[in-house]
Amino acid sequence: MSNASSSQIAQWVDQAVSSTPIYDLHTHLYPANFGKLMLWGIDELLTYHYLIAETIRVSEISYDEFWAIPQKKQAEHIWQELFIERAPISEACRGVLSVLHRLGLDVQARNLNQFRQFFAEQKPGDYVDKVFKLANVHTVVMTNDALDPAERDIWLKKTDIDKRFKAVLRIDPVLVGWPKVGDTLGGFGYAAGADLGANSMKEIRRFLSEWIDRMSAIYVAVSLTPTFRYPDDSAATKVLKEAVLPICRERNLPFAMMIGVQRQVNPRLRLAGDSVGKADITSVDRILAQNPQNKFLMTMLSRENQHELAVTARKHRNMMLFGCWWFMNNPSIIEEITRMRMELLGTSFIPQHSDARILDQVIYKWDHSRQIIAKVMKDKFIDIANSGWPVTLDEVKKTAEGFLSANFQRFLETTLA
Ligand code: FIX
Ligand code: ZN
Repeated sequence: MSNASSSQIAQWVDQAVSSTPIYDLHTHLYPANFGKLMLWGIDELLTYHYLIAETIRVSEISYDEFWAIPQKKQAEHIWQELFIERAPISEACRGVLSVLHRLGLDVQARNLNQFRQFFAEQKPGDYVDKVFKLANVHTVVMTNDALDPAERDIWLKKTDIDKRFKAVLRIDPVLVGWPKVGDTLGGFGYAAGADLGANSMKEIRRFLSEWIDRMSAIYVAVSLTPTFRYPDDSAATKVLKEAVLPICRERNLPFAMMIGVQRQVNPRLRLAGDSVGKADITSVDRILAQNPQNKFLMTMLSRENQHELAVTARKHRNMMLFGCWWFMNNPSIIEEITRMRMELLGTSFIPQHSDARILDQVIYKWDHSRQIIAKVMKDKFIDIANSGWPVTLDEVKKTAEGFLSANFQRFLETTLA
C-alpha cells in the first residue's frame, strides 16, 4: 500500500484540526450567571486593552479624556481611529473583524450601529452556546480571584457553575503582595501575618485549600515578573515552598507559572499598561528539579525565553509547556514558536490558549491559531512521509486531539511516579 500523498495528509490535518473541540486552559471568561463579570459584545471587543494601547498611541485624545468618557464613546473612538481612519491590520483589530464575519455580520458595511443592533438582540446564556459552537470549544478555564470582592461574593453564594467553565485559583498577591496581602487575608478571616511564621503559613494553606475546594479549582496559577528568582530569601519563595507547592502536591493539582510580565510600566494605560521582560530560565530549572513531585504548567511572555523554555521542558517531565501568551499571541510568533516546539518536543506540549477576556474572542483566537497549528502540523507530517513513514489519518487525528484538548486533560489526571 502506497503512503498517503502530501495533499491527502494536508487534507487530513485541516479536517482534524478544524473539527477537534478545544479545551482552552487559560482565559479570563466567566459564565452568564456571573452577571457583569461576563464580558461580551462589540463595545467590549472594541475596548479590549490590546486595542486601547493601539489607539492611545495614534490618537490625539489625552489619557484623562479617554478614561472620562463612557465605554460606548470609547468604543466609537477606537472604531474611528483604528478601523476607519487607518487600516485595521493589527492582530487585535483583525480579531474583531474575524468575530463579526464569523457571526455572519456584514463587515463590509463598516457600520458600528448595525453591529450593535445584532448584539442587542442576543441573550447572554444563549450567546454562550452560540459562541462555543462557532469556536468549537468544549471547555474554558477561568482565572478566579478569591480576593476580588465581586467574584468572592458569587462563590460564597454557592452559585451553580456552567460545567463548560472550569475554575482556577489565581494567587498573584499571595506570592508577591506581601506585606499588604496579609491585611487582605486577615480581612477575610485568615490570620496570615507578614512574619510568614508557622501559624501564618498554616493559615495560607487553609486559604488555598478552602478556596480550591469552594471553586473545585483544577489548578492553581500565578503570573510573575522577569525578576522572579527561585529560590531566594523572598516571601514568594517561602510561600511557594511551605504552602503552595505542598498543597498542590497533596491534591495532585498542577501549579501554573506565567513568567515575564512587567506590571504597569505605564499606569495611565491601566490594564493596557503592562509590558514584557526576559526572565531567568535557571530559576525555572531549579523549581522543576527541586520539586519533582509537583506538576507545573509553564508559559513565558518574552520571545527571547522561548527556545530555552522548550529545551527546559525536555529536561523535566513534571513540566507541561503551554500557549503563546499575550504579546506572543501573534501569527508570525505563534508559527515560529509552534514549529520549534514540535521539532524539540514532538507532540508533548500544548500549543495554545486563548487568554480571552471577552467571550466572543474565543472565536478569533482559536480560528487564527488553528490555521497556524494546522500549517505547522502539515509540514511536519509531510516531512516524515517524505522519510518513508506511513502517515495515517488516526495518527493525525490523535495528534490534533492531543494539542487541542487531550494533552491538558491527561496532564491534569497524571500522577508523577
Ligand atoms: O496575567 C494574565 O493572565 C494575563 O493574561 C493578563 O493579565 C493580561 O491582561 C491579558 O489579558 C493577556 O492577554
Ligand atoms: Zn491571562
